[in-house]
Amino acid sequence: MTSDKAPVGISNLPNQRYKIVSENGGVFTLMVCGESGVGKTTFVNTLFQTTLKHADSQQRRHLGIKRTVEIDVLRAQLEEKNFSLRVNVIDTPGFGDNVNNNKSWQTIVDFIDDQHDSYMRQEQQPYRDVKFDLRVHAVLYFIRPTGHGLKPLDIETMKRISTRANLIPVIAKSDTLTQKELHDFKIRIRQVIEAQEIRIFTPPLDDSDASDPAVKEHARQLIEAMPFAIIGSEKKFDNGQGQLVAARKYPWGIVEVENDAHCDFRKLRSLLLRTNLLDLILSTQESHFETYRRLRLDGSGSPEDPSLPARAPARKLSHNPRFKEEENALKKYFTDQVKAEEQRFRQWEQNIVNERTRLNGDLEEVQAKVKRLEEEVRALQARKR
Ligand SMILES: Nc1nc2c(ncn2[C@@H]2O[C@H](COP(=O)(O)OP(=O)(O)OP(=O)(O)O)[C@@H](O)[C@H]2O)c(=O)[nH]1
Ligand SMILES: [Mg+2]
Repeated sequence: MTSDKAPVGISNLPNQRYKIVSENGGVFTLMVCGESGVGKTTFVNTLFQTTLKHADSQQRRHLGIKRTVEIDVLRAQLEEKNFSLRVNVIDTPGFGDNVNNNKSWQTIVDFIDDQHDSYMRQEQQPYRDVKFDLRVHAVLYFIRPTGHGLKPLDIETMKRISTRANLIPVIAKSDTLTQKELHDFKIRIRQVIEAQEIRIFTPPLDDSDASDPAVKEHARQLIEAMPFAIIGSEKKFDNGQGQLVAARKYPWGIVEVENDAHCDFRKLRSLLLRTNLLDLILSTQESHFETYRRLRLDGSGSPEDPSLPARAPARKLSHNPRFKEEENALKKYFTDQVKAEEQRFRQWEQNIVNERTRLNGDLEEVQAKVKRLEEEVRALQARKR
């Protein structure tokens, strides 16, 4: 289904999906996270270089490699035929070199929660005009290619992410492992994920769409390949057939990014931007956002429980009629506050004007006095002569 030469192919989404994605404004937000130096930023640049051929990328990303030191939001426009998708990429600084690592997931988890929170608040406004939506639709969790297994930090972080967003674990820098090592590593990771009951995103197999055997087969292949082994590279090399391809170069040859025999990059790209784009967007709204909203309204979020958003609810509002009265009261309170604030501002403005007038008056007085003194001096000097 995904031929090498074809464009990424979001315009090939079945019609209905295309329509829904468009109506939703066609925004997709992807987050990358994991230990420092595992290749997150490189991967983002690789993904964009291969998908944004026809589009004007607004990426303000340098091409040299640098350590990411703060959460970075990259925006780009993905365009194909008559399909257009706005992509936000949340690049996060890697963790792993802090002395105290046990809360290194906090920034990531806070970011995800904050976006849900911001969306919820905007929805609650009288006109429900949502202007700013950075809810994360998919989180790529980069696993260091140790060949051993998952670290406690990986497990802790993935658990927390998985209750808030669609988690997709990936094996970073898979070119550093042999086929056999990679195979065993994948099995081990899958076992840990299962044993720890970490809920990762998997393409649905029983979708209405999956009545198409080809779609079903593709989904099956994607699931089988998880966690995806990926390679990132911002450099291109000759693949021996006169084509320049994104790859990593070794003395014995090159490892190609977009070669299914070398890694799962294309499978992951397909899942993210093509076959499961809509699943990711819809499940974020229907499952993760709704869970967040429910927990906030219950006020049951607790920092102790990793499965719950950390912050207590600021106010209880919903479209539930039970809260209607409270909502109206709050709206009135809010309006009154704004009015009072406006009044206060006017008063303050008036005070400033008064003060300026007073100072101007003072200034004139002082200037007059200076003039008088100058005249006196002149008169005295004249007398002296
Ligand atoms: N072998 C190999 N090296 C890679 C791969 N991807 C990135 N690298 C190299 O790994 C180094 C770190 O890459 P970055 O993309 O900056 O890593 P990062 O995860 O963004 O790092 P922080 O921003 O510090 O968290 C660079 O020297 C990359 O060239 C890969 O797939 N394979
Ligand atoms: Mg980085």
